Amino acid sequence: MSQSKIVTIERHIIEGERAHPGATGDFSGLLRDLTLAFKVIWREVSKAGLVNILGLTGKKNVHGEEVKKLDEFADDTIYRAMDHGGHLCVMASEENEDVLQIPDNYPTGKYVLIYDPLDGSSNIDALVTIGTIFSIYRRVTPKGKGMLQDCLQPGYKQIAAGYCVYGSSTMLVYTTGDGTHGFTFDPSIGEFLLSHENIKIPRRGKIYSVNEGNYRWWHDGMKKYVKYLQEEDKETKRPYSARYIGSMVADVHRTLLYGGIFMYPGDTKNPNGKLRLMYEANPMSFIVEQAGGRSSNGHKRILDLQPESLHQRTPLFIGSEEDVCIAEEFLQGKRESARAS
Ligand code: P6P
Repeated sequence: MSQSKIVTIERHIIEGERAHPGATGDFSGLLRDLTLAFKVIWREVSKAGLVNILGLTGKKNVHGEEVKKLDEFADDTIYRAMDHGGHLCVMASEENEDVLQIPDNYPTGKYVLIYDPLDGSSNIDALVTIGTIFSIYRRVTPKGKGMLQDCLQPGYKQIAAGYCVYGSSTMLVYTTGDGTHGFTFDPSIGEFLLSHENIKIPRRGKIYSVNEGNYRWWHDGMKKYVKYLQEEDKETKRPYSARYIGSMVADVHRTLLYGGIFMYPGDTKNPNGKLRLMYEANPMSFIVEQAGGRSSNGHKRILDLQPESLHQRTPLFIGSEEDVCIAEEFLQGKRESARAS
């Protein structure tokens, strides 16, 4: 009996490159270096409980949030895995206020890496699923060291995006604009193996995901939308189930595979919500759109937003096409209550 094809992420990247004449192989080298960083982070995350790496560093990141040791380790691991390959002209990390330059003794390249080294890290001590999120852009400055303007590009300019989710098993999900694909990590051989080729999110789901603890600050449209989801209607599989892990990578991964909607709305307390455009919303939106889903700030497509600053936040409604469209109708005041659909 012939063995089923074993497709590592390296093979998938190379075969993808062959499909794009003129591809230089530079890109596959970049993704290979990034995959190594995920394996190193996986090793620490999977034994964090055993090694004295849990707990706080006593430092705070640019958002005034306590930085946990694993956060710092992941941030440093990615930077050091990516600083010498000659693929990048500049990097930006959610944990660092300014852009991160390539060291003088290393060559610069034509790509830009923007990453959240360990999203959901406030859950680390509770062993809740966490993840690394990344975006890759082409530089816009001509040569040499990259600059802030190389990073402040709208999401539709991404040439790749992905996340590595460290959960009951570890999976790398990424897109280069040719569909969204998942690779499950096999620790026995140290490889990410293709397990979910060309993921397609259901057109409509029956799960909604939001922190309802913020209900009192929600705008009316948001309150009406969630009330709509909680009403009974067999045809539209309502009431939906509520699932909220509090770790975006885990909540979005579930939404990608099962369908439904993940939301972090703006409200009267935080008009732009909590999630960052460059580090969380843009990469996840590229991934979900490539799987046939939709992502907006409630009024505008996330990938069309022109960033003004590196750490700006955005409201986020992401998931199944039909679910996000219905949410937008409520948020834009075009819908007051349940209708047939
Ligand atoms: P809240 C984790 O800290 C994070 O940035 C995302 O991963 C997650 O979706 C969100 O914050 C959770 O925020 O306010 O619901 O605890």
